[in-house]
Amino acid sequence: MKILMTAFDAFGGESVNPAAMALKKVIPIENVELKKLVLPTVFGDSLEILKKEIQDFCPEVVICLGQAGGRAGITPERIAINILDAPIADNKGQTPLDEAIAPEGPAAYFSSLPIKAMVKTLRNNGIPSSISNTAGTFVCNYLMYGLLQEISKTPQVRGGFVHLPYLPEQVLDKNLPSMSLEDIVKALELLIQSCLNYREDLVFPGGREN
Ligand code: PCA
Repeated sequence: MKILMTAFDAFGGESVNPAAMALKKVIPIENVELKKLVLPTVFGDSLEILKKEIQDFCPEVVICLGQAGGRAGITPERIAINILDAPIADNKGQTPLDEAIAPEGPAAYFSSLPIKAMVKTLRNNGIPSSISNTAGTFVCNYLMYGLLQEISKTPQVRGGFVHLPYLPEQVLDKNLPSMSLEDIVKALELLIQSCLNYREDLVFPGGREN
């Protein structure tokens, strides 16, 4: 299976991004051809580069990763919304406010990754994880929306976004949660495994698990 995994570079005054740090160390499992790509944290450029890579590499699964500072666990995103509302400047100084990503596009797209199976797999392996119902209104939500719009033309391609916590070195002077690089790398390998194991997401008839 061909899997494209992307991360972002550091932004917002940080000197590292846990997504880029961890992606570098991921070891692809058997039966997976893994392509890694680090994108700039920039509206416009990030999506253009991603779309080009999708055309060139033709992945069956696209998992985009980013930092969500302050979250304690690995959070697969359920939904991307059609809004740009930058709380801080991107890495080119852009701060779009209250604009649609795609003026003619739908209000939102749902992830087509097996998000519940991912959460269950991570928890079974001792890694804190839960589904997130908002990817924010910054570059990560923008990229997720653009990705899902792009692959909506090709239903055999699955994709979505997963946010990651800070690394310990980023919170030394903050009272915020973090996760070790080793655990984040393990989590990324388990996310890939989940896509291999679950063509369809888990459903929990009659009861919630998340
Ligand atoms: N996180 C930001 C953008 C880049 C990243 O890693 C976000 O959540 O939008």
